[in-house]
Amino acid sequence: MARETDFWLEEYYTRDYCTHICLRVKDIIYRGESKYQTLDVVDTFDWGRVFLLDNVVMTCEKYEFIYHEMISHVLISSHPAPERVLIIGGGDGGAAREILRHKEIKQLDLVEIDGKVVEVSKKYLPDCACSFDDPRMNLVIGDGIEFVKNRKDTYDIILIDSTDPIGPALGLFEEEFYRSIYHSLKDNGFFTFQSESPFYYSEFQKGVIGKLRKIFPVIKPYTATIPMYPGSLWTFTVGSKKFDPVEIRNKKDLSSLGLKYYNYEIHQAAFALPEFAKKIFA
Ligand code: AG3
Repeated sequence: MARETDFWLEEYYTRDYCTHICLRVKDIIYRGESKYQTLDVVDTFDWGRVFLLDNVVMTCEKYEFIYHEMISHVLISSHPAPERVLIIGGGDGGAAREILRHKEIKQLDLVEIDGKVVEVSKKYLPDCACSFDDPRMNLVIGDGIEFVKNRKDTYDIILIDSTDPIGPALGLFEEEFYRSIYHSLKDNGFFTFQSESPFYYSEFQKGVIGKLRKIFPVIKPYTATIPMYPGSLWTFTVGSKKFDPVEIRNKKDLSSLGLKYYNYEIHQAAFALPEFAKKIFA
């Protein structure tokens, strides 16, 4: 195929700059910066619009459904009666869109530290940011770590939709934060967080599991295939106060929800780990 432009978007996957992803760019839609990070929206030939924070791919039109469905629907299905959900991060609105597909959800609090992420997503990623006007949605622009500190026994489900564990997101992978999450959950509560790829982040994953073990009696990682992220094999990790998330307790007819990745077979299968990954999460 003939090269139509000389503009390429790169994200480096390793610190030695030896591995990267490279996408041919159609157009630069938005470039800006906030108090916290740089924000870019770039239209690419293959993945559609790509949203980057500090030059790291957060989401893209072609594959966002996989991440957003898998961070959301797994726990909605595991919980016996989910009503109140908290999302920390997730300012693009993709996870909120998925959570609010479920009629039984009465209130969703979304705490995003960077208001500009919400603003840019509403303008340039309308398919993700389509639920901010839902009456059940309570958007808070603020620090998620502070937010959970004084909310005891409040949520059925908490999702941490963060960036990689570098810079401003580091506090979201700390023991103290996980302890606040534990206390903010009701007795049947679950939380999940995006826990990176075992191909690139195994050391981080081992560390984080060690922290969670001190706090949550049940810890279960699960996977999804997400081509827009390093290694494509991505993990989420569940911390639970009581129940095993593999089991489906809130079964319903999913056909009216219009999902493109999640179903109950995927729910079960996602908790199966390859041998090398089992060792990381052991
Ligand atoms: N959360 C970021 C996932 C990490 C991506 N990492 C990477 N590309 N190196 C995505 C937010 C979507 N709502």
